[in-house]
Amino acid sequence: MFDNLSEKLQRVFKNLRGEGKLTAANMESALREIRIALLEADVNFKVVKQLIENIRAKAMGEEVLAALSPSQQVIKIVNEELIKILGSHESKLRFANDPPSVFLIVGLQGSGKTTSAGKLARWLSRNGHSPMLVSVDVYRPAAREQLRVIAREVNQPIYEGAPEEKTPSELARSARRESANTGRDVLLVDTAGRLHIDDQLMVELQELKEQLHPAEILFVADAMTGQDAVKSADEFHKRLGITGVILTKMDGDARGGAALSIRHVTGQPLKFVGVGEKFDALEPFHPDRAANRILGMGDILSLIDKAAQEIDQKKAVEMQRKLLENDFTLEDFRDQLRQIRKLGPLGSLLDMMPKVGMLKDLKDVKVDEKEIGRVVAIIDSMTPRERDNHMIINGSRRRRIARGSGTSVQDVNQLLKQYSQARKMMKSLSGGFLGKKLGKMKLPPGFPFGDMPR
Ligand SMILES: Nc1nc2c(ncn2[C@@H]2O[C@H](COP(=O)(O)OP(=O)(O)O)[C@@H](O)[C@H]2O)c(=O)[nH]1
Ligand SMILES: [Mg+2]
Repeated sequence: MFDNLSEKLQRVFKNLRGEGKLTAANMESALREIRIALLEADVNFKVVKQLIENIRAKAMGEEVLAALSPSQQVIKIVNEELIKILGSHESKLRFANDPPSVFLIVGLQGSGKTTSAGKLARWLSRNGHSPMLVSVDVYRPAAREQLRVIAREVNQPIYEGAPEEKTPSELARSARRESANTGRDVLLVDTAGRLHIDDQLMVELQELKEQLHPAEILFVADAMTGQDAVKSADEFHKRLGITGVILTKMDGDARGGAALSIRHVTGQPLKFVGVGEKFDALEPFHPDRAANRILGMGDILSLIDKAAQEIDQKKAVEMQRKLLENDFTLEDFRDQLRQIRKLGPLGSLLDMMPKVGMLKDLKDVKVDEKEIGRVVAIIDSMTPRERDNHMIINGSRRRRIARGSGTSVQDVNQLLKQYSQARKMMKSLSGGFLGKKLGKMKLPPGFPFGDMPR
């Protein structure tokens, strides 16, 4: 969802890489590029203005660390400011002291209210709550039928209403009573939407608010509509007072501008993002993770945290030096693979890697742990001299190694090919901005062989 913005920002950082020092002049040109990148991602212009001012002030201020290179300084500052604009910390749902907590789900037609109500019911039920659903769309029987079907799919109870309950507030109050009587602790109220904000809709929602004292009024916004989503969130907030936003359809080709703007413009936090049509496609929103994704760093920081716990630090530093100097033998390669195995399932490590920029092409590559075992066995069967210099491994040596490790000559050939590719990749990475950044960041020795091409 942030791929485009991400790529553009990486280009800015790359351009700064050649600069020896951060100066007013090179900073201004970087800021100009960052500004354009943000505007092209459809970020609200007020938000862009604020961000650029904050970044400039910080870059020129005292907070600049002499130990970092210009591009690292700017990455650090942009990261901090993005997090700030996105909301600093995760905004959890609020619950009433006295259950059931009522959550009003509001928004324009087609934004994803009914779907999100179902997703939220599922999410709540998996996070220690027992929700009940109700649709108060008295104008469209089809809308209520849609929620009924969804409730069945997510396996959560729905209040269906009695024939004499004709208004939204009658329905909602009965549903609340039913929730209390059946021990449900959250009532999710799916409200009617309109194509445009109109007075009748607002009056109806205000009435629901007065009667139900909802713990949350969640505005559902369609990320694909970009700044329009931000504008209507703002309007709903002014007229109704929302407490949070669910941004849907973030799986589509939304440019991400809405996500970056909504908090600043409305003052209300993004609480969840919808990332697909299925009912498990709802994620709590984490500003820091989103900022990392925007910068194209994946969750590198958490990857490093994880690795740091598992790995001998001294060895890591040494390995890092070797990686950066490209003085990396088959023996080191074997050590790397052993460390990778220590880190546990490779899949989860791969998920944390950046998916854009230089590593983009590798995103579909999978590594199989059994294969690592075989590779380690092959290297074990080599002599120290062979491990030190793979160039001497000719045909007869390959045959001997294959016999010794219980593999085939093809396996040995394949390993040597992978090793050369890995070296080549290392070279381009360590020369690239990512390599420099990682060089300073104590990168885990497993990196980047989790992405080793097969
Ligand atoms: N791809 C995608 N589609 C979504 C998401 N949320 C909702 N939709 C789709 O958007 C359309 C409208 O959703 P609906 O819940 O009926 O909107 P409502 O009119 O606000 O209740 C449906 O086709 C949903 O499947 C999402 O996060 N991702
Ligand atoms: Mg609906």
